Amino acid sequence: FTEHVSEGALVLRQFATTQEHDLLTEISQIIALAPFRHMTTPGGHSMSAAMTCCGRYGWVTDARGYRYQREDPSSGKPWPVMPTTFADLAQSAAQSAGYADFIPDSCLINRYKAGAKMGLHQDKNEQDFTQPIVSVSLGLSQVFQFGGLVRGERPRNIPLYHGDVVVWGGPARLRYHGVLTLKAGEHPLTGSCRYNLTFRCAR
Ligand code: MD3
Ligand code: FE
Repeated sequence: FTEHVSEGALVLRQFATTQEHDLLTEISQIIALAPFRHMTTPGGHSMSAAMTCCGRYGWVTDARGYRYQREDPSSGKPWPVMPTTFADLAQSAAQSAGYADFIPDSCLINRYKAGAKMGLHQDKNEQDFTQPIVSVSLGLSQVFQFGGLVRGERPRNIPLYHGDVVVWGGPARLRYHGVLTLKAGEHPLTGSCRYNLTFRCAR
């Protein structure tokens, strides 16, 4: 079932559930090639979410800034190929939200353990803001914060559960967002973690 959380943002509850096993198997294959790591922000802080990527471009942060690049900085090799199951899921979610020509060239995989969070930020390292972002939540639930176009606006709290897919486009594309600290818990498929996949058109 779908929920409109704001103009441009569509939550497709349970949209990924039928593919939960395939998605988690693909994650384990990706992390064998490109392990999770805690990247450093330009300000020198270690991010509490561990990250890796697949697809033609991967999102990275280090002392030089935030950017997309073709190589995994940990190995110097190209990021793992984006699995067809990932690309097909993201495309069909985007299509359901009215974006017929979304072809993601990047998938960022975030892993949250108890205590991990992501502060309010905008996603603006991509070239074309007319392209949406598709996110897929797996494992433990976590409270998502959806703010406005300026940091000062009080965010709405929206819990995201295992299997939920969200399409963020149009006027929602540049809204501030983040996730609150993950509470300790156990999920039958992911154990003590939440995984979030974000599909983007970087270039
Ligand atoms: C709303 N990830 O990786 S996903 C990120 O749960 C990120 O890991 C969060 O924010 C997570 O950049 C949130 C949902 C999301 C992703 C991108 C958005 C919401 C968004 C871009 C614009 C507006
Ligand atoms: Fe984001």
